[in-house]
Amino acid sequence: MHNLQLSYFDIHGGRGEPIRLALAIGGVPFEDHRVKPADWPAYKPSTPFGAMPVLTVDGRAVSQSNSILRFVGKLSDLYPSDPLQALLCDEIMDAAEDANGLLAPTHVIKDPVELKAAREALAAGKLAAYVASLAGHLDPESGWFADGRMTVADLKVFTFTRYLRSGRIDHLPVDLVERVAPALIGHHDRVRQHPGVTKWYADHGVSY
Ligand SMILES: N[C@@H](CCC(=O)N[C@@H](CS)C(=O)NCC(=O)O)C(=O)O
Repeated sequence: MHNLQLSYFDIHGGRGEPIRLALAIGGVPFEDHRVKPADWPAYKPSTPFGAMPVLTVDGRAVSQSNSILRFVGKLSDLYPSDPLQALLCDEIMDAAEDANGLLAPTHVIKDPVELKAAREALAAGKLAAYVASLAGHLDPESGWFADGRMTVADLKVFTFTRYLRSGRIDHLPVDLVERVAPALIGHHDRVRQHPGVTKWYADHGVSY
């Protein structure tokens, strides 16, 4: 068994959250190293690419959220062994990164009018289309993205859906997912009700 430490910000979301969830669901022991915003500037240069999440495996620091997710998915039996199903799982994880990446440029917009316009344009255009496409990739029979069961792809999209519905993204309508991708709401609830996910949030005092 590997010695694992996951370093990420102290938030119930973002790129680190699906990794934490996968490890917890799989019963894989890990140190949940939460970096405070004030400590980040000093910590950043020590990370492989100046960003988190970072998974330190037996003393070796490794980055890139989807690569880490595939690795922990294998450890926790949440990643398909069939090559085609693994491809479908990867496709969704990369698409979720793309969708999240659409918001990235808006995080640095300082002008409130410009920010509002940029977020509203995404909500009416590219982001809405991406979210709808994600929903369209759910297997109607199983309700999951790949392998006929919950995989790390579901954990990644679950975290993204929660972010979009959180109200933490100014000028992004909180009902965007409900309107353009209602299937992702049922998907969110299926993941949220998984016993491993329920336990993780109960243990961390998260009720939503
Ligand atoms: N491609 C990387 C992106 C990592 C990334 O941008 N992480 C953000 C947090 S989710 C970060 O560390 N931001 C702080 C910074 O760049 O200083 C991945 O998928 O892990």
